[in-house]
Amino acid sequence: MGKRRRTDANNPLPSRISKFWNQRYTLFSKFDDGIQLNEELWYSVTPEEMAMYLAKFFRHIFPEAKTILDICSGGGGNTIQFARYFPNSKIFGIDNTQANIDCAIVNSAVYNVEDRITYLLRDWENYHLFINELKELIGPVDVAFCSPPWGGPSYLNQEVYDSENIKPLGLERLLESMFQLTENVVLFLPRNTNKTQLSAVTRKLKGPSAKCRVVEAYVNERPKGILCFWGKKFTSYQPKNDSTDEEGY
Ligand code: MGP
Repeated sequence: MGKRRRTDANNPLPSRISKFWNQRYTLFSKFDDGIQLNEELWYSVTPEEMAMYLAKFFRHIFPEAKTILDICSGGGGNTIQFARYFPNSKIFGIDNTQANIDCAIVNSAVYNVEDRITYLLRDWENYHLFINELKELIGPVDVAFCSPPWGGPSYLNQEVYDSENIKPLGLERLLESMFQLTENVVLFLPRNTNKTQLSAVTRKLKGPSAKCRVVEAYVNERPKGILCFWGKKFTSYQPKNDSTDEEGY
């Protein structure tokens, strides 16, 4: 008799992304309160614990931040946590797909932060067409974050991921565009990202002694990706090993 695969009869997702159904509460602890995701968002949204860690870390480094921008806000996984941890700041989410923004708005309401976030439909690939208008609209940006599309789940088929494959722009142009807004830039990239390429692009754009801080992100003891930080406050930050550090960083 052949082996039968156990299937979860309540799993509504197509088989190519079905594993994410079991991760639904890791992605959003309030999943049952009306979270909405489309196929792209199921496999690319940032798990809640990680998004919370990042937002708390931003607050730790930039307690006075007034404006945080999330480029490629997707289903709102990161944007929602920025709004939760910076209740008095302006939080902007940009995405090139109305369907993603619709999900993000619904998901923000699940976490009661919909009034604190402005979602904008823009294609960052054409950022040069609207960046001046954006600067006028949102004013100075304290931190710009982007968790961009990595080109789908096949990113793991490559031993070393070429960051020029990230969408909507390759690494160099994406960073260049974000540095036009602020020196404090954070990207979430695949765990197999080419670190040599990361250093080379950093030096090319910011000078021979420029640094990028790379932190491996684990959720439930599984590696999810790397967080890459640019900007002096991020790169010069010294984590404390004693318990005097309020947030435990
Ligand atoms: P994964 O592809 O499921 O990795 O992505 P793996 O190792 O199979 O995971 P496992 O824990 O099931 O073993 C893991 C996480 O990476 C996702 O939950 C997303 O948070 C993030 N991620 C994956 N992709 C394909 C993307 C992407 O294209 N863009 C962004 N920003 N994040 C992604």
